[in-house]
Parts: sequence; C-alpha cells; structure tokens
Amino acid sequence: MVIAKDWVLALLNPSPLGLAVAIVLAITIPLFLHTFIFRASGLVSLPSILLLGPSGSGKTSLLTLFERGANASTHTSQSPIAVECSLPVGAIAGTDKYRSINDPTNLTHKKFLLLDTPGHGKLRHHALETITNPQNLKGVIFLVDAANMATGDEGLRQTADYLHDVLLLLQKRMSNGASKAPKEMAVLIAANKMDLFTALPAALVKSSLETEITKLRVSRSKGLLDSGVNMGDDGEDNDDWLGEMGSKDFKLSQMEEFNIMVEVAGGNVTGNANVEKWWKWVGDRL
Ligand SMILES: Nc1nc2c(ncn2[C@@H]2O[C@H](COP(=O)(O)OP(=O)(O)OP(=O)(O)O)[C@@H](O)[C@H]2O)c(=O)[nH]1
Ligand SMILES: [Mg+2]
Repeated sequence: MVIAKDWVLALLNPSPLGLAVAIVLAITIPLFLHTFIFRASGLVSLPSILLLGPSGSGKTSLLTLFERGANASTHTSQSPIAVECSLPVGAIAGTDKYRSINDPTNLTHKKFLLLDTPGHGKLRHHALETITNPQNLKGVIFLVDAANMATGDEGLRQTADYLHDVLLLLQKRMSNGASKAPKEMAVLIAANKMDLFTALPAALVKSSLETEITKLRVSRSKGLLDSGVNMGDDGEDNDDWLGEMGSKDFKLSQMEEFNIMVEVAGGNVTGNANVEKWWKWVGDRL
C-alpha cells in the first residue's frame, strides 16, 4: 500500500525530468513525422519539367540559363542531371492565376525541377527512360536547333526521328491507361537559336517537322509490314502508328486525341536571351 501511494505521489508531483522528456518528445515527434513520413509519401516532390532534344540543340545551355539567369559554356552531356529552378518573380504560375496581383504569394519564387538529358543518339535511352520516371512530370520541353532544319537536311531528319519516338512513347503511355500516367501531358517544341539569321521561324519549324514525321510514319509502318510484325487480321491495330489512324498527313494537333498538347514557340538562349515564351509556358504548367 505504501509503495502504491509513493508512486501516485511521484506521478502527480511535477518533476523536472518528466517535464524535460515531455518537451523533447513534443518537439521531435512532429519533426520526425514530417521528415520521414510526409517526404516519403511523395507529396512534396517538386513539379518537374523534362528537357529533350537532339544533341547540340541547347538543352544544357537552357538549363544553366534557367538555373542561374546567366549563360555559361557547355559540353556534350553524358548523363542526365536535375536542378532545382524557380520561376522568376513576376512570371505567374498557372495555379496562381486567380490570385490578386497584389497577393504577396506572387512575389515568392515558384520552384520546380528541371531535368536535362543527353541528346546523343547512343545516350538517348536515358532520356526516354526519364519520360516514364519522374513522379510529378508536368511537361516536356523538346528543344530543336532551328538553324539546322532546312528541308532535306540531315539535322531535320534526325530531329523529326527523335520527336517521333518521344511522341510515340507518350502516346502509348497515355492510351494504355497506365495507372501512373497523368491525365494530360504538355509538350513544348522550343525552336531555339532564333538569334542566328539562318534560323527558321517557329511556324516553319512546325510544318517542316510535320512533313518529315509524315514521311517517317509511312516508312516505319512499311518496315513493320515487310518484317511481318503486327499482321493482325484487320491490319488496323498498329500500336506503332503515331497520331490519327489512317490520316494521310501527320499534324501535331492529332496528338490532342491522346491528351497530349503540343505547342511550338521560338526563342534563343545565348546572345540576348529571349526565353519569355518558354518561361510563360513553364509557368502555366506549375
Ligand atoms: N547561336 C546560338 N547558339 C546556341 C543557343 N543555345 C545554345 N547554343 C549553342 O549550342 C551549343 C550546344 O549547346 P548545348 O546546350 O551543349 O546542347 P545540348 O542540347 O545540351 O547537347 P547535348 O548535351 O549533346 O545533348 C553550344 O555551343 C551553345 O553555345 C542559341 O540560342 N543561339
Ligand atoms: Mg547537354
């Protein structure tokens, strides 16, 4: 009995040790929950934007510009990298567009992750893997060198080839209803190097790519038929056909059927950098 009474007294008396333990627990438990459980749930993963495009189109240059606001010399990339960038003050993110212009939230930077990939043909698998990887992919910027796209040019053919593969991958991902696939995917074809006088204007970049992909689409499906792949009974269920089935000409707008919104906008990274349209596009996705 006496022992029980001692215990009760000890429990009811304020003890400095008990107080200290309680304070420590009260502080550490929320911190612990935040760092381990909240982070792991992926709720805080930043929205990411993926940079794709052929070698030399200026992806790494654009990444450095977005990250530091300044130009720096680059080398051919060997492996993908990711950097955290923020939207410049003044550029308004899509999710903030209904805020008052005086809302102080507009004055903070909106953060996002920019993923650079190597454009070289042999390293492209890195890039294509990243399309399906990021948890919170908000859009793809496909950079092209507008000064290297004259009709019949090898540069144009290679660019169209790469773009075709990227769009086809996205199309397959969106149409087979993969559980992780987003509802809608935005692709910006950024026609870079507009500072060079040989650069094609954005509208021409768009039509040249469409014409080139039209040719590619036909030659690829012939190749498949010849090799006997995909010889279904109706001959129609060709998964590797980009865009609208049975259409003669490929148009980028055909991707809308798969909820892939493609836009083309011109700009340049070096010289007097002119990337406002691209910033705006990024802002609308965040
Ligand atoms: N004139 C001009 N040159 C540019 C522009 N943007 C990039 N360049 C140049 O293009 C070259 C290639 O740029 P990078 O950023 O290394 O190209 P990349 O797309 O990262 O190439 P890979 O890493 O091989 O895939 C560099 O010498 C840049 O200085 C531009 O807007 N105008
Ligand atoms: Mg690079």
